[in-house]
Amino acid sequence: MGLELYLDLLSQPCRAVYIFAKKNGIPFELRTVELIKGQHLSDAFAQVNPVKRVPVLKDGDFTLTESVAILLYLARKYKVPDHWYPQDLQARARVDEYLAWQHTTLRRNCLRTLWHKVMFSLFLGEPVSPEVLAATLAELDVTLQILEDKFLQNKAFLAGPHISLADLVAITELMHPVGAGCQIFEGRPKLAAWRQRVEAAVGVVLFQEAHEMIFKVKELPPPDPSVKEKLMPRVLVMIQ
Ligand code: GTX
Repeated sequence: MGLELYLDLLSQPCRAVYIFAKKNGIPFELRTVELIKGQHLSDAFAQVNPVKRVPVLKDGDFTLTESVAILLYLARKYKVPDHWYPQDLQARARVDEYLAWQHTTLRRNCLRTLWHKVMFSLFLGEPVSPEVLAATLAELDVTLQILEDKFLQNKAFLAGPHISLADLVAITELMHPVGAGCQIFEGRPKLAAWRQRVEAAVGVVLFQEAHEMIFKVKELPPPDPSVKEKLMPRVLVMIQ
């Protein structure tokens, strides 16, 4: 069996892995796991990943979880163009720096925003309070400023003059609030121009394809009550 990727494109880390594999012509079998239907909570998927999360990579007998580890595995195994994860010590360290930073900051805030703006209504039938939403958006704003000031600065891309894994992870994160209807690029011309560069470097068609689901997130049907009951406590852990 060749490379298999277990993904749901509603999930940001899955989108990063999907775009990276597609963009680099890495052949893989897509195993779609629909989170909203609770497919990741099945016994069959627990055999693949006992933690019941996506993305997961299977390469023959080798199974790997964690999107960053998967991206690095693919970059190394398939010898993708250097700019994605540069050999140069300090350029690579810049990519690592972003990848280490994002987990508890931009990723968390973008996921929280999606849930507070759209998914809570879908799952619980009512939105979060305006105060909670305002606090979430304020936190997101602070993180966006750090993305712009500390990471992007006046460069074309986050880690230098070319697109890298850092940009791919960041843009897929930012599409969560965008899908939820937040105008996060308004009043941020530097970030808006960076977004255009990243989309162009990825390829507009691939970018749109990977984000189709998140751009239609508001149209999702409410999940089955039994799935909702199992999923909600897990989600609360992810967005706390
Ligand atoms: N650190 C891991 C990585 O980067 O790969 C995080 C993986 C992760 O959180 N996966 C989430 C998951 O599978 C998908 S992203 C959050 C989407 C939640 C939407 C649910 C409808 N979560 C499933 C779970 O924990 O139940």
